[in-house]
Amino acid sequence: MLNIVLFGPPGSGKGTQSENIIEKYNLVHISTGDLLREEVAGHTELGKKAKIIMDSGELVSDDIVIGMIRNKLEAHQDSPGFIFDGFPRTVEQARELRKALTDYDERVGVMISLDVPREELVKRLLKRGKETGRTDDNLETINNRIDVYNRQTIPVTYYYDKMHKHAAVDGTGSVEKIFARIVEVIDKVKR
Ligand code: B4P
Repeated sequence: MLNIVLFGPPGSGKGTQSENIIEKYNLVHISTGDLLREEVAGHTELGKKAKIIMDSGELVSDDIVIGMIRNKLEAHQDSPGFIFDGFPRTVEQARELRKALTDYDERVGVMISLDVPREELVKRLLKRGKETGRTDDNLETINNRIDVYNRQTIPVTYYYDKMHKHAAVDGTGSVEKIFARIVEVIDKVKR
């Protein structure tokens, strides 16, 4: 299996690049953001709780997110691999992912982080907010999401650094150029 963690601050292009990666490498896409938005759209109990947290820019609890990941792994045991988009976002989630994959004799091959300056993140997310009406893409929530990322999510990079699995990629420029940089990293891991 080829298991990739696609990492980066909000608006760094994780969702965008995941689409290209799954097409090229035939992987199963697991986006915790998408899974949570499905719960919100379905007006489930989990969705009602998650919406309040997401609209504030904070992180949904580790237990909920890890439970969703385990369900997905269970449902796609025959897949050639997974792309984890927006997960793990805390060191606890990273540890739990390791445990869950170990249960299937699997591991993360590489964690790719997309580097994008703050001003560019804010610009992209405000644009998306205007175009799609996504309720967490407003200036106040965007700023909190980036602060939460710097505080709670950045330590995940040190976790993968220690395992020599972290590859940083320049996340600025055209979608195609960034994708080419990502492909270079993945193809090295696949060899
Ligand atoms: P996510 O859905 O993961 O949202 P995101 O971080 O904003 O990234 P996304 O993938 O959507 O955007 P992208 O960078 O591709 O999370 C939303 C919320 O869910 C979180 O705040 C949190 O509350 C909760 N959550 C999710 N996962 C969680 C977890 N594991 N634990 C706890 N809570 C969790 O793209 C952004 C925009 O940039 C797009 O409009 C795109 O078109 C544009 N763009 C992309 N690449 C570009 C480029 N090269 N140039 C110009 N624009 C570009």
